[in-house]
Amino acid sequence: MVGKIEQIRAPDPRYQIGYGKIKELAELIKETGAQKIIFGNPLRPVQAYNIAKETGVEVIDRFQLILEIFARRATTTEAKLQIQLAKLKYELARAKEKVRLAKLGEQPGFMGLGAYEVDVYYETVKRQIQTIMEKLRKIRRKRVLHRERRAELGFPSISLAGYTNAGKSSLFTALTEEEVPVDDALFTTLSTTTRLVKFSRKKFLLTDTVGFIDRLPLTLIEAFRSTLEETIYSDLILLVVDISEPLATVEKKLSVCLETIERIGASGIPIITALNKIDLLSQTEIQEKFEKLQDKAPKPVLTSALYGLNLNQLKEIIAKTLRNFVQASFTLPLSNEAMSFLSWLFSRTDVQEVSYEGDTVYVTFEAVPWFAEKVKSRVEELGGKIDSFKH
Ligand SMILES: Nc1nc2c(ncn2[C@@H]2O[C@H](COP(=O)(O)OP(=O)(O)OP(=O)(O)O)[C@@H](O)[C@H]2O)c(=O)[nH]1
Ligand SMILES: [Mg+2]
Repeated sequence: MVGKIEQIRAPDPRYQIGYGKIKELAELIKETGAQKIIFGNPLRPVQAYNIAKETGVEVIDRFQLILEIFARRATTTEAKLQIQLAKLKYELARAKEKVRLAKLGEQPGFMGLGAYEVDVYYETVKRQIQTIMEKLRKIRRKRVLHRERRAELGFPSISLAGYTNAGKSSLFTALTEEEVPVDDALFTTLSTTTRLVKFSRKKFLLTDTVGFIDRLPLTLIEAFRSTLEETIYSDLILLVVDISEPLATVEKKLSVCLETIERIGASGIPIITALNKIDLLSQTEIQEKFEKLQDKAPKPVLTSALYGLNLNQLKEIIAKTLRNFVQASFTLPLSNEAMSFLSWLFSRTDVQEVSYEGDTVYVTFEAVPWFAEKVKSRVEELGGKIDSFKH
């Protein structure tokens, strides 16, 4: 950013700001060589057009800026489609105004378009929106399927959350370094951003997600809803916060994240906060910030995803928070059915011990409570016996 102008007044229909301010803005652009103007307020197309004409540079508003940032960061097909959709919906709203203006004859040849072309343009945008929505519906169906299948597994799920650029994906990579090999059946169940990980002798499903952002426009919340749902359906939220930034910024972003978690309806889920990027701070700075943040951040742990600092401590706390596991042992007479039950059990829970004696098998496993119950009744159906069942 090379300069900033503020004005408090009722928006001017032609330029959003007053004409005097426009002259001032044009002057500032000449002085600084700025290439783009970003408005904090939403701009109407006619205003953007008028300001561009007066100043000679590109004009966008906050919404378009967020779209540009998201577009640059989007990695998955779904995220890319969501951004395209948000862009098109924005275009459609503007196209409507263009149609209206062109029809009124207020502005013949508005932005070089006649009434007929504007109509065609409007219809084209609408069609493109339909196509993208269809593609997104397909991806969403797959996502729901993934989640449903994942829910059938006996592993607790953790989802990473946090402001954009906090280090979620880096932490995801750091925590999945000791990834557990998974068989093909399980592999197809997991999406690309979910991995089976093991720490503190327990297995978890870890999911990376998109970043939160302040005052996310409504259309974008809608667009990212399905991605945010990953967070709602998890057993634990690992909230990542970049604490290398100034304290005020850190606090602001932390509260945006906590608010977002609440707004998407995930407030009942336990949260652990990774205060990340400590490698960029001195010992004293870390200490100071930790003291200021420890009451605001749920279960804070100081980390560096980049250098793998304090990851063991983080893993310990995760395992401790998710300790409502059941450890159970059973004896089962061997049969074909029992064998296929065992292979099912292996891919869905953490089997800790297996021993065979004659024609019986002895198994110890760990799983989330409701899943352990399911195993228990299956064992009994197969003529086996539960030897122990501990919470
Ligand atoms: N110095 C330092 N840099 C880090 C650390 N963790 C992440 N980064 C850097 O921060 C930047 C963003 O990291 P990502 O892991 O992509 O952040 P993210 O939260 O996944 O971002 P979005 O997916 O855009 O929401 C990258 O340049 C990382 O290398 C850390 O512990 N220390
Ligand atoms: Mg990321």
